[in-house]
Amino acid sequence: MTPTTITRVHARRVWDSRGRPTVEAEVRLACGVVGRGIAPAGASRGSREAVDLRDGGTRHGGHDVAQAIANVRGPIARAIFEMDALDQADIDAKMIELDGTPDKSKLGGNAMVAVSLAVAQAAALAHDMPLWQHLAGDEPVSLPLPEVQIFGGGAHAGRRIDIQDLMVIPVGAWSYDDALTMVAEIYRAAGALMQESGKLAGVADEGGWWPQFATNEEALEMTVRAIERAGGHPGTDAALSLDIAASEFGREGTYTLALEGRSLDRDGMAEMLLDWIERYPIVSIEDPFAEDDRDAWIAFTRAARHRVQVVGDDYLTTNAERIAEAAADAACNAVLIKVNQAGTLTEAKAALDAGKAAGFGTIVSARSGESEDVAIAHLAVGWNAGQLKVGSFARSERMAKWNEVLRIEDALGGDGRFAGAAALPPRK
Ligand code: 2PG
Ligand code: MG
Repeated sequence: MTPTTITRVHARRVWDSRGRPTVEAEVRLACGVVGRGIAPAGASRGSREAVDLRDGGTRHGGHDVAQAIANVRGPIARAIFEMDALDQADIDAKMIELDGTPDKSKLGGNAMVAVSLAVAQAAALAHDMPLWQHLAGDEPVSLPLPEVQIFGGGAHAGRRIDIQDLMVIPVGAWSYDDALTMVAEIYRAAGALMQESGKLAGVADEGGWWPQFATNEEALEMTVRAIERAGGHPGTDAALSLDIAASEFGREGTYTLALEGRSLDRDGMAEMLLDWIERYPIVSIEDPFAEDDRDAWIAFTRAARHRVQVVGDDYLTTNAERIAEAAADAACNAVLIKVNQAGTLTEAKAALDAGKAAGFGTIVSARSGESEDVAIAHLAVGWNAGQLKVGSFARSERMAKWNEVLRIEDALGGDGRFAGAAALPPRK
């Protein structure tokens, strides 16, 4: 036995930011430290994500996680007992083998990701290191360019508008701290504008203002006005970023904009987005088409990559193989990295590496259902991802992550390189 030998694996039910049950895992090592990880949960999900195992039935709307917790306490605990927490890849491989399914439906991606995160945290604690440093080893790190939601939409706002995230990227910021300062002003300005126009109606799932709009485009206009009201130049200080989450309203090449009562085919959808890129200072578009609409992705990226970052989320589901395929197709030029889409830290890192190898922009991302777990802040820094997406600038499950990066920036002092706008993929 060494100080980093796993001596106990435990799990309990805790509650996420939507008030739903989720899995918290704890991993104890021989030296006495305890690492902890909490599984997040998405609302708009790609069909190829690791399965979020829920009990079904009527308890907590079918969302309870008793089975996933039993899987951690039983088979997973037995399998990784007395393994070395420094062997993250072996531990993750062990869980994958034990699960034996392509989609992690037997043990549950939520059970596995909680354990995988807890193992990493325990290993970092054993070395008295912050997680980012443990993950980085000797590799360079950077403070991420934040992508911050101003208005929520889609599945995060009762489908009040069709598109899901109206975000800003502070492209003119010179440090991470400066980036958040700009965003704070813009978020507040957006709230003031909503109030003045009689449209203030609280916030959506990730803390963005509730999208009380007559059209999708109105949300873009309002975001531009918020940047101006905050004293910034749209496009120079802060630019727009959209997550269309088009799998939510696109079926077999038809995109139904419920708010506007109209349907678009692939070409119509591309035309609308290209027109927005023309008229608004947009630098990033995520999931512009449904996950099964490959040809539309390829055509759109060919037309738009000179202007914007095209991000695959539901399209790529943090999967290294799918990222390599998309790179070969030139179907996008950036990838969202969500650890629970993959199910283990090792697979998520492989996906990030595949993205980097392809020259893609890489964005570590939270889910719409989050918790006080701040591990992703450390992933973004320690994996040198370049960009971080956490939702909006309100609600503590979001602010905890933004604030954690401030602590890391402070600890790094002059050694902390801010990724800044250079983290966006080259527009070529
Ligand atoms: C997304 C995320 C975060 P969800 O689509 O990028 O905004 O949402 O966690 O619901 O998939
Ligand atoms: Mg998305």
